[in-house]
Amino acid sequence: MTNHWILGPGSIGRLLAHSLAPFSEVALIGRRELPAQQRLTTPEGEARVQRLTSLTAGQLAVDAPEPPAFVHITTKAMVAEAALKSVADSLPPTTPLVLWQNGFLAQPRITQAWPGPVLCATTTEGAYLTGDDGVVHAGRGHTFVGDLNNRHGELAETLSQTLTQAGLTATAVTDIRQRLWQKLAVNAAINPLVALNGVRNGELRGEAYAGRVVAVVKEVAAIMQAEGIAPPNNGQGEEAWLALVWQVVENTANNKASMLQDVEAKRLTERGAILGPLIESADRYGLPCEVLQGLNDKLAELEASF
Ligand code: KPL
Repeated sequence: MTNHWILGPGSIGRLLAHSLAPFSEVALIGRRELPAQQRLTTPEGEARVQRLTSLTAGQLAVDAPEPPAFVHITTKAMVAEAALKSVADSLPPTTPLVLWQNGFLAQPRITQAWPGPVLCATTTEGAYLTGDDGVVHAGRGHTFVGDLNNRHGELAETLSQTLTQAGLTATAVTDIRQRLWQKLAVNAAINPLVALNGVRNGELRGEAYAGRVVAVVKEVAAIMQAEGIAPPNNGQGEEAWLALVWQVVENTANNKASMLQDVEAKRLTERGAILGPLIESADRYGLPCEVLQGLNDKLAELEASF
């Protein structure tokens, strides 16, 4: 049986664990142990209870299970490297990693530093936690898997088949870098504005915010062009990016974006992984980014008050 370790038992981590457990050995690794009985509520509203192995990194160091075929890192972007470090001594350095983070911060750094294969996954599966023993699979989505240097196509294919068999439809791709930046572009246009203003995604369509969305997208579109990221849906420049952003706003109108949830819970946000690479890229190419920098500064100020 293939053995998967999942570092970071948040919503995607637990969804992954529930989905893989009937076919593979799974260990959920976090800062604290979770109850062994875990409940998954399917998108159809069916409840399924399963026993899932949950371990801390400390327990793993003392009593490591079989070396895993894959280590999935499902933490927030800014703690992905620390999470990997906490288990690295218990792992053969050739172990394949799968990075599930938003943004484009952890992926290039870990790809460069880890000796073994590093796959990146980007998913539209929707899930949220309902306490220490429950996760709701709110909506089915699609997962794309690939590696930044296109050296591990076969491994990406194997993992995609495993995920698909487990009920999380996945496709191996050769353009994961493009896809990660595309998602980052959409997140940059939505997340900081809703988080700073305490509104649901759909409210961005209103007069109070729409102009600010356009201003963010203007900067983002120029950065994407400099980075060689093609506009979405075979469209042209800023207009194509804006159309995608409005489409996501429409589709997620009732959502509280992840960054808003972080701010409400007084947790650090993923601004460093979403706005950080954009601002860094703008600086590198000499492009304007006052709007993005302003959002980043306001979020930093807010985080400092937590
Ligand atoms: O991915 C999202 C998030 O919440 O992080 C968006 C697209 C903004 C939907 O809420």
